[in-house]
Amino acid sequence: MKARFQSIYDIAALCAKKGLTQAILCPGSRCAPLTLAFARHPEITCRTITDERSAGFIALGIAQQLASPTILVCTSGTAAYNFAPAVAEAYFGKRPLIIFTADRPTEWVGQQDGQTIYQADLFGKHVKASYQLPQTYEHDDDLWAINRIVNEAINLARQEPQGPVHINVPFREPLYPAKDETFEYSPSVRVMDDLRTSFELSDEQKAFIKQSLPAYENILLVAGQLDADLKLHEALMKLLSVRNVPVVGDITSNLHVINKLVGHADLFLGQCPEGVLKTLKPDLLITFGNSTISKNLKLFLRKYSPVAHWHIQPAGPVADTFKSITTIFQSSPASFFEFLSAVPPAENFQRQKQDNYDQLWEIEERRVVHTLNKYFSSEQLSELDLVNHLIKNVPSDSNLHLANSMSVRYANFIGLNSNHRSVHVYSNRGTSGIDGCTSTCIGHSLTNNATNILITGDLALFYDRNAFWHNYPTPNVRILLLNNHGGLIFKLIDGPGTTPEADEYFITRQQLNAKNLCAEFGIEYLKADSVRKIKNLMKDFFEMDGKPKLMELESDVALNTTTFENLKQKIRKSYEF
Ligand SMILES: Cc1ncc(C[n+]2csc(CCOP(=O)(O)OP(=O)(O)O)c2C)c(N)n1
Repeated sequence: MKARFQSIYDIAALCAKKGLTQAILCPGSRCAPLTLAFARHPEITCRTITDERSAGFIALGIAQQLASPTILVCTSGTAAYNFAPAVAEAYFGKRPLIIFTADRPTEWVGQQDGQTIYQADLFGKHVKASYQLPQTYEHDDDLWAINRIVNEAINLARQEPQGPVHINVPFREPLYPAKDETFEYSPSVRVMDDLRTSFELSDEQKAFIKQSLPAYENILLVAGQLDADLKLHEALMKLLSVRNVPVVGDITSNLHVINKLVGHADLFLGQCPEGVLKTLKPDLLITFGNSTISKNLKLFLRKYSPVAHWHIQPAGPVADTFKSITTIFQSSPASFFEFLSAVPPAENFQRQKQDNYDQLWEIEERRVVHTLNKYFSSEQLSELDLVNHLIKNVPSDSNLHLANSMSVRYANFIGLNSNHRSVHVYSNRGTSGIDGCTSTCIGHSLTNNATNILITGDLALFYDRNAFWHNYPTPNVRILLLNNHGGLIFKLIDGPGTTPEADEYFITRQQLNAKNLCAEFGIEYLKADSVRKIKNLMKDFFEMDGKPKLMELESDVALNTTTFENLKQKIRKSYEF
């Protein structure tokens, strides 16, 4: 007998034909036809995760790692809602997810039939599109619609800017195949290919650059969050070999292969005198990538607005973070900089001015690096000290995952350099949540052989502890837990730290340490408690012996606050001589 859900089973065949290889299936019954479709397909690797919030972030990590859409499946009801944090992160972080939520037939919504909520358009504006599949398969048009919608959804998720798409799938019982039903995939599932553009600069854009560029003396490049991109790195290095242009980037920009990267702008822009800031003002600001971490950079660029601001982005709505965009280049950054490096620089006074401007940024960068190098000679083990030790010991071919919020900032203060060229940095900066940082790292670890190092605070770690609640080994995971028993960030940022409510309502003190969590989930537990032991600890920590490991530093808020304040003070002092 022909399968009742043939068109649903063929969704898996279509996904495989379109090159999708990874699915996360969350348990439930309403989704049974989808679960069977994916679980039985030989070309799709399926994993099951019970907590849909974790599942969503694990899928996100897989999508990031493989640069390909991940399939997510869940049952009806609140299960679907629990995907929401990961969906929002994927939307703003521009990562492709194909989300299938099983549903009751529409006439049963609101009829107390259990596990039923309003699922159509559940994720609102946080998906690129939301589709509803037909709930009957009698007419040929139903089958055509199912195939067309899934084709369209996958194409859309992959188009720039990439992002999540939602397909709600109502199912009428019986949900499981009858004994005499055949289960096979149709051999001729239709694929609608989507041949993509390469986002090369057009002739018109090139003409604009050639004509406009000579008008500017102080040109500044600012990179937001980016994936490591060899073509972009080559284009930028070529540009820097013919023009002296400062390139400012965060650790999440993955531009550490570039020797003269200005990676510590967050530290010096917040501490240097106003007079120095004035000299750093750009005439032409060129930005690319997603969000920047540095608040000080945002404040600086909003105050010292450039004359012109060119933003390079292949497609999609553009965020005017610095309130100064004048021209948008729909192009890949690599193509833009490749062309820019071929535009001959002026050979005169103007060139001299650009060289001087470049040097000003270089001096500030060197000043901070010099201060930092001297700063870490002490005996204490604050969170910043430990992050410094860890980064100095990061093995090659690692993924460095940075949780929100102080973890990503600490790592950004320290930075990576060209010795870390094979280290890739990831962070959930689309929405900067603390709810899925660990799960996202786990998603990566399931699909790579690299060492996956997560630096995280205690609230972020305990919030997302279900990241470990599954049956898949993760021997390549290393977690550095900075446990200050609360949210230190609220002590360090201006505002909450000085209110009488700080401890209870902002820092939110909590007593847990990670020992029990490690015992529960089979993670080797290491304790960082003295500077003298650090060398051996790091060796043990990074040794690959078949187990995930977690190294915990328990430290108090006061020590970390003082360390941070001292560093800022040292940087301020460096301007006095
Ligand atoms: C889901 C979510 N809830 C709340 C916040 C607000 N928030 C930002 S940082 C932070 C505290 C994080 O504490 P912890 O993980 O211990 O890191 P630390 O600040 O100590 O570095 C909170 C609650 C958030 N970003 N995401």
